[in-house]
Amino acid sequence: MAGRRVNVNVGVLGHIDSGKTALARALSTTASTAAFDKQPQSRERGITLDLGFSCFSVPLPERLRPAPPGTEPESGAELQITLVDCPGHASLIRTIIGGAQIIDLMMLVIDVTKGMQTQSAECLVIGQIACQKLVVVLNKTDLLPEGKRQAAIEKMTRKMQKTLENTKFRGAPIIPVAARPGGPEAPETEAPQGIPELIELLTSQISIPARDPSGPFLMSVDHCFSIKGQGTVMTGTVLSGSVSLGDSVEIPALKVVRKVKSMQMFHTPVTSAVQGDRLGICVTQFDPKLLERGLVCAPESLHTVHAAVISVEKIPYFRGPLQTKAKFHITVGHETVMGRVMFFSPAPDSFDHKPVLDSFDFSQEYLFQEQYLCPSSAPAATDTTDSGGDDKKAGQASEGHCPRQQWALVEFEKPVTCPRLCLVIGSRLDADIHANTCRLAFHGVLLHGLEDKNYAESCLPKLRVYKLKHKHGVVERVMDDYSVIGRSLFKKETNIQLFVGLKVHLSTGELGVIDSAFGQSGKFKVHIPGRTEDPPGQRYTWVPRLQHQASGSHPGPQEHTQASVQTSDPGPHLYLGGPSGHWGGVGVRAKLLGVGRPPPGSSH
Ligand SMILES: Nc1nc2c(ncn2[C@@H]2O[C@H](COP(=O)(O)OP(=O)(O)OP(=O)(O)O)[C@@H](O)[C@H]2O)c(=O)[nH]1
Ligand SMILES: [Mg+2]
Repeated sequence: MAGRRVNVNVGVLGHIDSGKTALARALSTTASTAAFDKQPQSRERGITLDLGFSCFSVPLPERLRPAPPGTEPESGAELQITLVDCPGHASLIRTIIGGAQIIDLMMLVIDVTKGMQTQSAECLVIGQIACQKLVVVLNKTDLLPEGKRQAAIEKMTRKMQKTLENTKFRGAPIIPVAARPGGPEAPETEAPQGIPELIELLTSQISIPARDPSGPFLMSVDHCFSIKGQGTVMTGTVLSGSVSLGDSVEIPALKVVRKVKSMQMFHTPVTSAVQGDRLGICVTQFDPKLLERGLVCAPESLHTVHAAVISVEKIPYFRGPLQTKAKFHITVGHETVMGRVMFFSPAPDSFDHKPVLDSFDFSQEYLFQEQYLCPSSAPAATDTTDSGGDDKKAGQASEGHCPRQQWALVEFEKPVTCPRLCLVIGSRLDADIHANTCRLAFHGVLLHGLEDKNYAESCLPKLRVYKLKHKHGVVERVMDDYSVIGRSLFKKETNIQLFVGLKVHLSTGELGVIDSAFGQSGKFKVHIPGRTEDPPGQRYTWVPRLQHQASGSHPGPQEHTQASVQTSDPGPHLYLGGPSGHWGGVGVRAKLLGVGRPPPGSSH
């Protein structure tokens, strides 16, 4: 195994001008074609415009060598650290998200004289979603006055520690450097400071994620160019599976399949590559102008989707609610398109169910939500934005109780090609980039892609999202020990037969079942089976005097109805719904929401 080379990908992220490219340059010994802002446009504007790749190697640390008992220590093995230098400019956040998804560790570069800036914060958010490990690099320490340098570094270190406190990177190492002391005008001879220490730190922090050669080959391509007499080279990072010389690969965006003619890793020819490798693939008869970046995969291994069911988690730094029907920039894997969302949650009795992040259960029923539920939006059970009387938009979290998992149906403005279970990030990239706010709104996993263009007809009926409507009625009189007559829940013309069998909740705490229509005026009979267990004396305390009138309209065609009947002292009412307050019940299963389409009566 002598000479084995293990590759890890380390991202260099941070606010514009914090010195990411300077740091990548100071660390690297080998550069790929587009590293260090080599492109003319990048030079002209003085900023990084695209991902830059470069690398350096260190001896593979002992702790990363597999050492089964009795084996010889591995000699000559190398740890190759590929640096993914990301842009910092706010407008290039899509590129940054793409970069963050191919790395194993993130270096967050902070200008020590400025501290956390807007895009440092966004990078930290992205890192929390896409990366497992973080190292904070305080750059430009040469700009600190010499006498106060150490104190200033310590102060900034403490500040950063505090910033990290509330993130998953709590306690991550923080290290000072000067990647390019003296700045752009300084002579090339001016040596960077703190680089050996940083290399040592990175080496100690890196762990090699399990690389899995099985599964379909997928590579994220960041550059594509032609080499005269050879063919077209696509460079990128292998995201999954493996590839060998002679394999057929597909460029799914163009539906083109080509054979791999040759491959290189940082100028070294190779015959195969696996997940995590940085790779150049050469194919023939392919115009490089057709693909700037994108995906290359095993033929037919990706799917192109028009809509998707995703799991959703709000990014806490995003200000404002996540509204159903709102449009977001949706990054799906490595593509960003506009998409419209509809949020939904489990039924209330399933709020505490463990999140499932690798599949979506179409056999369950879900609850439509006007907006993503978070503790601050939770008391929406009292929301009365719905039209008419006592009907309420129900189904939201009550008393700040939020479900452990929420979902969204996302409808894309144009189809996206992506792997299964890929990362999804929703953002508001149209927000003012100078506004100093987090543009990243939510993230999640694509659980189910809808590939059929006519998914609204062919797939959505399978998605059982209900909208709850809350109805109040009144108990008019008691028939006998086990039944009452209610009214003001339905209109005269309502077919009460549809509601027979539905549970109703009395505000006394009792449960009843709608038994039948009573007369012709929309009244109904409720059977209350548990009444014999009432303590004596309480039996008739709920005998009704009318309290208030409800608008007893027929449930909308796509609404799940919950109703209550108001009676007198002590203010009891009946809820129409499933047993014990859960809606997975009997009788009127309100009809399916027109998912993906404005639900009836919803305001936006
Ligand atoms: N004094 C000083 N200047 C530095 C240092 N590192 C970088 N610079 C200067 O800071 C400016 C920005 O450096 P870059 O490396 O291009 O910054 P960047 O973070 O890659 O910028 P973007 O990729 O455009 O976001 C350049 O003028 C560098 O010469 C440093 O350690 N000390
Ligand atoms: Mg740069």
